Amino acid sequence: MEGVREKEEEVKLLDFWASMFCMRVKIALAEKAITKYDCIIEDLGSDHKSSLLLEMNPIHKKIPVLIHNHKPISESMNIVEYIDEYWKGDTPFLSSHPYHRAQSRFWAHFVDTKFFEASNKLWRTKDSKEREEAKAEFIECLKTLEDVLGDKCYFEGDKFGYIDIALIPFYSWFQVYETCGSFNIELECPKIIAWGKTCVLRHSVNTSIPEMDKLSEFILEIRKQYFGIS
Ligand code: GS8
Repeated sequence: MEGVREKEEEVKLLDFWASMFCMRVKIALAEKAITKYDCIIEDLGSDHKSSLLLEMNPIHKKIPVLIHNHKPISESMNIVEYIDEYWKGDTPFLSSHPYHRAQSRFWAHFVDTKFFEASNKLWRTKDSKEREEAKAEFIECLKTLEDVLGDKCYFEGDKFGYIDIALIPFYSWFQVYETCGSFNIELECPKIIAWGKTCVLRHSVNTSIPEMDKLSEFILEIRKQYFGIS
């Protein structure tokens, strides 16, 4: 039934390989066994945004955008929820319990705000004192997330779910953060690394996130070019 549905549907993703937000969408689609879709690669230089992107996401002009049967959906976790609701299947990303759903959304929002801001500062900040502050914030956020994970296999229990999808793309950036902050994440947060290794065993994840070395090389070059940090 799902297979028949897939053939009748048109799915397109406005994508860029290094974007953690786009990785979320690719993981969610793969989890629902949606494999036949067009990835349209966006050039993110501000003068080069495609007219399709400007038309599909006129408010934020950002990727990812999922275009499903000609209708656009924006904001990565919003897209992940849409995918979860549309291609239901037997393994929903969110719990059926309202409280657990609210908690999952809370922590995904934490990833998108406090954690993302600290991680961004960590690789973009030239001033070494500010970078040290960003590193401390980053580690604090990751330790908070480690507490939420506890001894569970995945964030929401024994099933890969919403918070895992929100956070796992950042795992592919860990080498970038370690290089920029001169520290070892495993020494600080061993359970998060163990969780990351478990997630990467999933086909949906390992086919959707890039190799750490490739990503690291690309981001360190951007860091040099745009932020003058070598
Ligand atoms: C963030 C998307 C985003 O920042 C989401 O989808 O969850 N809250 C949004 N996308 C970036 C690429 S990834 O760094 C983007 O499109 N940037 C282009 C721009 O800022 O002009």
